[in-house]
Amino acid sequence: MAKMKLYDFQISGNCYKVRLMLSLLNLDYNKINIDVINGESQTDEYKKINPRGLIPALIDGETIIWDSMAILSYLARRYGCDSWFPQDALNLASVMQWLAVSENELLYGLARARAALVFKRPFNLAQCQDDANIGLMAMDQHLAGQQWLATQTPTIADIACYPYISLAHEGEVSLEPYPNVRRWMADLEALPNWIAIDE
Ligand SMILES: N[C@@H](CCC(=O)N[C@@H](CS)C(=O)NCC(=O)O)C(=O)O
Repeated sequence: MAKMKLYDFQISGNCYKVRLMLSLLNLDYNKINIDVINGESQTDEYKKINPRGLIPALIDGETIIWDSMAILSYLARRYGCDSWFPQDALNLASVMQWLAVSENELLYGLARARAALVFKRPFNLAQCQDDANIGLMAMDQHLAGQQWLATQTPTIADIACYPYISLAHEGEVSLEPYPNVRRWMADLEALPNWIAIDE
């Protein structure tokens, strides 16, 4: 079977989520660079792959999947062991709960604070930083009592939450008040096959 193809942009936190998962699962793939800053995600050709004009997107054989959360779910269930995305009611709900944080406070807060400062996007920086701190505070309280976000082992929720937290400084959001979040990051970074955003 042909290698999977990831439509990717190195500095994108959403693409980094997928590269991390592929690496942790030790999966081989080809990267296709889509320079979103120069509008390459808005071409007619790319919109045949993702009609929303966003990266990441993954092609695996005949299957096309777009959206980082959907791709993480697919990779975990298709290629990972059950624990990456458990299906029993309680653990599934717990994973979904933290995926929701990754798509709300971490996106509208951390990712947009970074976009405002690094990419000069017209977001309200102070509002983004406030939103980010709501999510980080909830995580820090939760992680005081357990090692990983959703279950007793790492799940796609941990992978989805990590990238924009690791880039928090670029949005001038300090992680200093969140010792449990920093401990959790170190635990993730110690996993076999971990990669940084620029690898
Ligand atoms: N929820 C989507 C968000 C994807 C997204 O916003 N991607 C950004 C890069 S991080 C993008 O493609 N932007 C291109 C554009 O806005 O034209 C996901 O997780 O995949």
